[in-house]
Amino acid sequence: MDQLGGPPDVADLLRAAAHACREELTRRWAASQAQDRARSGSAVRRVHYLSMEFLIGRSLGNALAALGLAEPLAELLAGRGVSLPDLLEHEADAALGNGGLGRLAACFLDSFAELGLPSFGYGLRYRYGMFTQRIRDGQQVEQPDDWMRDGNPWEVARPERRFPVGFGGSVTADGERRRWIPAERLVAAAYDLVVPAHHGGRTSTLRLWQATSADSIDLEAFRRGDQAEAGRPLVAADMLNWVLYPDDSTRAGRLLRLKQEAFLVGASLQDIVEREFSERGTLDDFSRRNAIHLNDTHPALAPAELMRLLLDEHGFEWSAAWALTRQVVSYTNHTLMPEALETWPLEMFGQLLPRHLEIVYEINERFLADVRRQFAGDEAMAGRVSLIDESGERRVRMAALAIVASNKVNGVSKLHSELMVQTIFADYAKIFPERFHNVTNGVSPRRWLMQANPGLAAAIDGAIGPAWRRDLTRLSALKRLAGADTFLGEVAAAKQHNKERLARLVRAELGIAVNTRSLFDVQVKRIHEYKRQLLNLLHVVARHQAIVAGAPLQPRTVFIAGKAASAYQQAKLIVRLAHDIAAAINDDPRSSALLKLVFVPDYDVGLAETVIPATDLSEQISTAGTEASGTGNMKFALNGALTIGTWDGANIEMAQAMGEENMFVFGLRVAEVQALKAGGYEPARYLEREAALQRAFAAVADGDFSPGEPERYRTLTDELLHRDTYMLMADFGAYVDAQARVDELFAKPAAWTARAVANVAAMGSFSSDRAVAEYAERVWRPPPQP
Ligand code: 26Q
Repeated sequence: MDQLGGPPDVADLLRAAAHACREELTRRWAASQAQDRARSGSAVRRVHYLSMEFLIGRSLGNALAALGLAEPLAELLAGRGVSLPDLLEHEADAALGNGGLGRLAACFLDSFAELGLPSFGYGLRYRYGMFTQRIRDGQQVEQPDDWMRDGNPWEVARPERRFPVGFGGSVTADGERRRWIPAERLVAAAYDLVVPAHHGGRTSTLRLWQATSADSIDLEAFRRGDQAEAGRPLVAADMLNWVLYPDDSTRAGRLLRLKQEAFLVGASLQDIVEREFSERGTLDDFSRRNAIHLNDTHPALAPAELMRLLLDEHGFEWSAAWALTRQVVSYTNHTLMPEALETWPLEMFGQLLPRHLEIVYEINERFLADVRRQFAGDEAMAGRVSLIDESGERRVRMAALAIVASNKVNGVSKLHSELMVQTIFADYAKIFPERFHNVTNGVSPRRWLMQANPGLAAAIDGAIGPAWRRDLTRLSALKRLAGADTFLGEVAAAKQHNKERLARLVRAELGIAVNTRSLFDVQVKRIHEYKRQLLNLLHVVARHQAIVAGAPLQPRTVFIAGKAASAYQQAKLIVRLAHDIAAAINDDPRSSALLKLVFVPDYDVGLAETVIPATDLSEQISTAGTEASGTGNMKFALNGALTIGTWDGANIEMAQAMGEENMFVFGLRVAEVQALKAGGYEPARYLEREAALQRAFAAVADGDFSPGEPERYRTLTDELLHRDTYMLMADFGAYVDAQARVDELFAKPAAWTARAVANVAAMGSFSSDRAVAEYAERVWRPPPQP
């Protein structure tokens, strides 16, 4: 450490702390692996969770808590004048994911460990994670996220776990078998992250693949003096792990993304099959001992790759291989937006993965033959459900592949799962009615309550004891305490403490002073039109106008944070508008005591851990039918924020769990959205009817917030006026009314806190432990023995 006797360097301290944890983590990991190898074949399957994203965040705080090392380390550091919470803030945030889907995968790993499920997460070891968001002149600028700059003390290289992964080339006949001769060969090398349980000492493993070149150097080219050519294999390998693809709402087929997906799947499936072989010496029990789960369609090549391994490498017959594949694969869908469904140009697919394309064709042929038999009267059915989209440029439909190859397909909230079978997958649900079900998402109570909000956690311990820490459903015992003054006082004090912490951060980072007694109104999530940050902004403008006109409103600070995909122009414009509005209103002496707008840059897991516990009001305001589940909504309520929300995603189940009277529900419901659209929606009409909307809209459209450039927000205001795809105009009035109800309650602090407690008490079933237990029971349970 500080060899020269100077003050310890934070990077050194972090490394030392991580290494202290590593030893014990490795011991627990080895013990768990040994237990899993020795498990009896038919009791539990080993789960393999394939995901292009794992939004892990920081690891030290979690590891210390899991190992019971937080207190001793805090004492040790205090002796050196360092505070543990300050040290934790310095760890890089591992952002190997875009948002909800990636964070869900990270919460699930945490629950795999806690439940002691034999399990592996499989992902890619991206060199650059989700970009860093900087704001220059009010606009988003993306910077590369060099998260491993100081190394990664948590990863364990496993040089012995290496597998070749091929691309391109051709397929030849080899007797009965097919043989793929790839043109390009990479080698996948494993790096493991140990995921510890907080009780019981079990671990899960996140295995991240790193591409390396099979041939480090093209010696022939090197001798010719062509160094660029000689090093090409190395560069090609590096490209693969280069960067996480952003979710940019348009699924332009890019070859590198497909290669990343194929690489993840190729490496993971070989690893899984090899492990079974080394443990059993046969694949006979494979489907009773293994489950493979697809986190959306991104790893949907997995069934094709498994078929290839079984047919071409292990000599299976088609029907046996297919039966096995069908038993092990399952799939979760995370979005209903038809434009977000992943498809790949057939030509690109065939060039990169010629053998997989043959397999996809054969799966399709057999599937469509069944469909034609089952739906003899419906000529068009086969075309609609085919794995190949024949309209226009031919494309492979990844969702079709995932559904046809899976034994179970689920959505992530009740509403989403219902809409899934009524809309995008209606035909498949007719063909395979028993395959579709729902598993509502959940979040890790360890990261999102115990670690992020120690003050509230301690208050809960004091009120109902610590049993809730192992079984979140025990939070329901808090229901009786919504009138207990001491407890309410402790909850309010914890909230105030967290608000002050956030205020310090905002002051230090942005130079903005906020009133910590004002209502903290927060919307943090990816910037997307359907999530309607623009509706939030229109309310801020209307509120400002009302205050200027003399309305005696409650003091409020509105926080917004989130990244816009770099290619998503409308989202970027919303970020800019937030900054322009903040600049116009924050220093307005007529309103600044009552209203501030703060855009907090570079939203990531670490920032979420600070912001969410400090929130009074959680904004969950997507157009009904668009947000598959949401998981931020759960984190906020678990931390005692009240929700203002639409009847969408998991908001609905949350409202039902806590009682609708404990949530500020507003806006059109799905059926009303559909009816309004069907009847010819005219957004401009709402301007005529609602003066407040007219004034707020006009301020943006007339350039009040972009002096000298009145056209700056033209594409936003034109969309609202002429299309309004996400029906902001229709919901604005109801939203403002709901905000007035929020103000009214916030003026009565004890009543507000009692509602906050009612929220926390109802969140017991929104733990990822519950969600994972449901998957284990309904999806990953061993199939019945023949
Ligand atoms: C696909 C192809 C190419 C490039 C990027 C992508 C891509 C990447 C990420 C497509 C989608 C995503 C992410 C989707 C996502 O986060 N969905 C969210 O999943 C959460 C967990 O289930 C839900 O709670 C959210 O409602 C849902 O929006």
